[in-house]
Amino acid sequence: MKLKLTLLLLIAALALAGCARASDQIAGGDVAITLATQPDPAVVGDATLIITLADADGNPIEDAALNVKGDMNHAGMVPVLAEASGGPAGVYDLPFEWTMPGDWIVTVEATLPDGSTAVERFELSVESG
Ligand SMILES: [Cu+2]
Repeated sequence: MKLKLTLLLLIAALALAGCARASDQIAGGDVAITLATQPDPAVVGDATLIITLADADGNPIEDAALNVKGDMNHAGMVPVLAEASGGPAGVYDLPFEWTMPGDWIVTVEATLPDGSTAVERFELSVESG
């Protein structure tokens, strides 16, 4: 009798743990991604993108893998790609190049250590050098 009750409690506990894991993954989609540029404002030429990742509580997310794509708002441009990983204190520095002045859309895709992904788009204008 007592063993049966223990088993039931164990099963209930496992079910709760399963729920907690599932909600963690939903929270993983709630990632704050910010983008800053060096130099700022952006000008044509070599640049550094400074991307920060934080969770819903504001804690930095390290060890994510970032894929960054820079597109312009007109057709016929080759996108500019960059990657980063590591991110000590949740800060990821990426060498980048603004190849034309004008309006850019930077798409940041982050793959977090738990395998979930988060995507953010940033629009900014790049001045001629
Ligand atoms: Cu262009």
